[in-house]
Amino acid sequence: MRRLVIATNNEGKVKEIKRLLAGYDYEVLSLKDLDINIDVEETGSSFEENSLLKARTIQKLTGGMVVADDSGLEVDFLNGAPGIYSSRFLGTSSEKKQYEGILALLDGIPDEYRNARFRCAASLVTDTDEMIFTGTLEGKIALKPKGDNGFGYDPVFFIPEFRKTMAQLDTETKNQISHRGKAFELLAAKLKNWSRP
Ligand code: ITT
Repeated sequence: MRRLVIATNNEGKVKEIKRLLAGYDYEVLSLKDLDINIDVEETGSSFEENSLLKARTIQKLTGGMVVADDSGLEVDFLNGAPGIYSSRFLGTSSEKKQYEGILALLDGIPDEYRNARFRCAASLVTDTDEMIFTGTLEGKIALKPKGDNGFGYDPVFFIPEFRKTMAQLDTETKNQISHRGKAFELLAAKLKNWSRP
């Protein structure tokens, strides 16, 4: 079985990506599985650039096939913030402080101005190739946090079609609709047709 390394330190992502890539005949390993402890500096100015940066850096170390995910939340009322700075928003890495911060910034703002989206850029880097796949999910910033599943901003990301926040969905359902699910579905289709170099 060929080995595929997920270049992320975010355990929420690892859980979702392992499920998304299950059943494709690859042994999927995270950095933690490999005892690699590196935080790649994200100096790019887009999800795509940062995603490639992470995949390339880890691929140089491990060789073989590496995937990386760069993702984040864009809130229209905040002119697209936190965007690529989602994991460092408000100078904290506390997810609770971050989503409470979003709620505070949108306090009193009516529903029609609460549009937001999650974006994901998933890259696949090998010795010979580089590819990027993207996915988006539109939604609204909820009035208060709900749900315990997922990670990050999931408790305050409301999906009108489901009348639930992302954190109220189980992993399987989240993967079927999420930005990450869409990007990795495209990436997985590529893996499936991959011809051995
Ligand atoms: P790696 O760089 O190690 O992959 P990270 O958490 O720093 O981990 P990013 O730089 O891509 O990853 O930041 C993504 C942030 O965006 C993440 O920390 C969350 O705050 C948010 N985010 C991304 N996808 C999300 C999701 O599905 N649900 C909730 N929040 C999400």
